[in-house]
Amino acid sequence: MIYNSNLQLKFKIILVALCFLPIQPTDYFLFQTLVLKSVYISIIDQAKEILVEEPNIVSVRAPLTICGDVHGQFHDLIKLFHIGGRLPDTNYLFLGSQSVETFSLILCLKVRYKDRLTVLRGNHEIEKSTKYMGFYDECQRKYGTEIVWKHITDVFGYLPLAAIVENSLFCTHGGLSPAIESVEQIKQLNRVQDIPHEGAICDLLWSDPEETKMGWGVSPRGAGWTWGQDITDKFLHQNKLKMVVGAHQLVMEGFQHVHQRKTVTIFSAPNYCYRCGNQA
Ligand SMILES: [Mn+2]
Repeated sequence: MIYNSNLQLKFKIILVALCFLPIQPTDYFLFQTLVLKSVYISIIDQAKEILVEEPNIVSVRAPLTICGDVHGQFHDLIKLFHIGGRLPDTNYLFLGSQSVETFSLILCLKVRYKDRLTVLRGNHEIEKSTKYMGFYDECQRKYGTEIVWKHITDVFGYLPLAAIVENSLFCTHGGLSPAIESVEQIKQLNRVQDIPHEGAICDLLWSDPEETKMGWGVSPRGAGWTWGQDITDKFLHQNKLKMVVGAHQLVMEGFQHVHQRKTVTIFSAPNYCYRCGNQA
């Protein structure tokens, strides 16, 4: 990529600031005001070059902080970094649900610490979803043009679909799919595409665990499936894994185990929409 040197300088200043300032909430507030349109686009382009190289399933090592749905709550994301620890001393895994602001910070950190931070694709990170879930409007409001939105939705296509932590935890935004029995099948998928309305990739981003019923069920969301404990047991056994980790659902305590603690849902947007009163 060829960058305007002035832009590159601004970009470097941001990265240097992120590296050397102690991780205080005020630093990231400073960062928030610095993300100009052109800088944001250059961050996206650099992040894309890194993401292109990542496989569909990323292997992640502990120590690690796993973050469920952030739902674009920027100030809560800052708090999360404050509690979770400073990069690069700890690893981070984000399971999706970004806003323009949270994504800018996460991508910037991705560029700086590519092996320390993993960000997966969620059902919000689909071009169609951005139109009706507010992301498109947020881009228009902040930047007054479609350019940033176009770059972001393009980079969404390169986000990995899943992560495996220490060969034990299978992490994805939604959950399991009847089209996927083995982790090997996920590796073969072509993730850089517009997500179809059904099928393996769609399910990974949309499915929900079902606590009481066994087997596959029709999802009330209209995309993905619900799955029961028998499905979890079979998937974990076949792939020699210990737990399925998802986000995607609001759980009041911030995390919730089902399927005899073999599936966990993590939700990291406290007091979601500033009215749900949930923890994270
Ligand atoms: Mn979701």
